[in-house]
Amino acid sequence: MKIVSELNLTNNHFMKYSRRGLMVKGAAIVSSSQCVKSSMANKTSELNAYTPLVISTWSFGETANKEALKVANKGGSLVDAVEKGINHTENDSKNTSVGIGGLPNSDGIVQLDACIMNGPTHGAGSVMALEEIKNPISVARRVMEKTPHVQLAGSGAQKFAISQGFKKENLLTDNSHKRWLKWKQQKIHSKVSEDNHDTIALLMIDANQNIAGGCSTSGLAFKKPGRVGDSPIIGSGLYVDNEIGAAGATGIGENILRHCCSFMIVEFMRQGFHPTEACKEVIKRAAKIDPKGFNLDMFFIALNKNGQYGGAGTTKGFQYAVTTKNKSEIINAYSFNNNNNLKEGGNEPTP
Ligand code: SD4
Repeated sequence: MKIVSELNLTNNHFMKYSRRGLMVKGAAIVSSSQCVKSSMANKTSELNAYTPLVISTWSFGETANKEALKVANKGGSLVDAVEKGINHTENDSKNTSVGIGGLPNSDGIVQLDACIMNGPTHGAGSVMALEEIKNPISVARRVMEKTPHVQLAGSGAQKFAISQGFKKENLLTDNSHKRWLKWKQQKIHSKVSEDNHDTIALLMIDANQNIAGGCSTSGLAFKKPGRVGDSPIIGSGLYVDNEIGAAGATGIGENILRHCCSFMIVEFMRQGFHPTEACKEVIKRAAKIDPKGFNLDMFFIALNKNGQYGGAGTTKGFQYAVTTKNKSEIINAYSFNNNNNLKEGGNEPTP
């Protein structure tokens, strides 16, 4: 598994993946640490030559990316690819934060959240606090395609899923049950790590520059029953604008929700910010107005219409996976707690 650093990547990556577009346009890459803007020209000739391209949160996203590409290669639609890619993670019972095997709420019940967006139609579907159905992204897709609604919650979402042929099953594995019992005894609040705190957000661009994305999670471990995070909320855990790009999130949903982060990342890309810089700008904006400063535990990925991509997080350790038919990489995202000189925003990052 190849791991690349976001800090090394940003400019090289432009050259490697977007040379054609940038050379042709002579687009400004202002390489100040505060502002790197990218060409947002829409011409197909300037598209990243390596599309279709899939990007997803955390290193475990890599296998989901590969599955998404496989589906696309077999002639599946962009939405098929996003759904099946995310299904791959949802079906992995060893992953304790997505789908079956996800850690339960404080009552010991697994409640899943997911959403999906299809760029060309600007369609969106979402389910939240869904119980006993292991593929919430697929139910979210059905909400998008088969109902006039965008969001279904709780028992209504489950009823709809069953009407669509989904089967109820026990999502609590022996491992997640044991973890819940231990938590109940000790009320352990462990530190953020891939093991207890993550979500799959997956974004994909095809050779026609169409974009789709999805997000799926069991949410914060041992959350209050009924608690819904950012992941199924359009504009917070995920946003796709087919003219501009897409963004997805992982981290503490309460913080991501309060700042409408994915929507704002796309808006920064609309202004011409490179995806990495757009993610960083949102973190800086949030930190500036939030009493918690940079102590927000939020992490983002983004992808623009040209197939350029990036990510950033408040805290060190966030990785994302990028896969094309030619290669697949795990990238260490830019993190603010590596950068103690950051003055912008009025709040110093957490050391
Ligand atoms: C939530 N954002 O429910 C999700 C959980 C997560 O990293 O992404 N954790 O708040």
